[in-house]
Amino acid sequence: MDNDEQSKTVKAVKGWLLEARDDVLRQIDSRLKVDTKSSRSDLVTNIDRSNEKFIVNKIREFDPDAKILGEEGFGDKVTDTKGRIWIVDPIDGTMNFVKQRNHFAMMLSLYINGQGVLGFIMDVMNNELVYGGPDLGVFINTRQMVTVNDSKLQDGLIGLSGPMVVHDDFNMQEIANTSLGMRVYGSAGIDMIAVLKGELVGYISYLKPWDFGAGRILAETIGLKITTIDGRQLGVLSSEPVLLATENAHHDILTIVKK
Ligand code: 2AM
Ligand code: CA
Ligand code: CA
Ligand code: CA
Repeated sequence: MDNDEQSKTVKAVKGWLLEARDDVLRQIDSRLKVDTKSSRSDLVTNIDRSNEKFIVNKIREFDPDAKILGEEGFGDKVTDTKGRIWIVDPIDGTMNFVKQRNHFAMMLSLYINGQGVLGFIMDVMNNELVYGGPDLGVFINTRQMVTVNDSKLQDGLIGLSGPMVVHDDFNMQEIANTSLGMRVYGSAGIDMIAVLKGELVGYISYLKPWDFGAGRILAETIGLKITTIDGRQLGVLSSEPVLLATENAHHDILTIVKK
């Protein structure tokens, strides 16, 4: 994508996300319609759905030939990574949204022929938009983000998925014990922003393509490492336990996972 097209795209997406944010804020005190999906903690609300419809319509208008992969199913059936693919998570951290009306994100990313081009994560209540890509760098609102310190696991906080710690999947409890402390934020987007800022040295969770699509592009751009929990390359369309961390913490965590 040339520079012109890239800045046009960034400008357009920022506009959609700001509009979507305004819409969510307007409805923040309204009564939500909440349904469960795969389990009692896997929720979807009327706002997840309306937000995805809104973003999908904007993408269709802007980039009619692209395919769209949306969590709530308003996009297309995407089975391969050929061409332009937009990945949409309209509300990330729906449980937080329902129970706290806080600590949730909106995420959007663009992949071309399997290569990450642009990623966007908006922390809605904090009004922080983290976005960028390999040709652009990573920005938080208007400020460019610099490379984070390559901290070791023992020198930082680690973001984890609650269920993975409770079930001690992949030696998660030893990972938590080795760090200075664990945090369970409950939104992949919010966790990934924290890793990008250097507030966490890493984040581990079972994730789907819309949970890691944007964060992966931003993380790799800023020099963080993101793989499956056993260190393999992440597929754009796969659902896997994901490990995002500084180079050093990534190495420290893999050593514990493989014990
Ligand atoms: P979501 O809110 O968009 O579903 C913590 O729940 C994090 O894991 C959130 O980012 C959430 O995204 C994601 N997640 C992925 N699969 C999930 C599931 N089956 N149930 C709950 N959260 C899930
Ligand atoms: Ca969900
Ligand atoms: Ca999500
Ligand atoms: Ca979601």
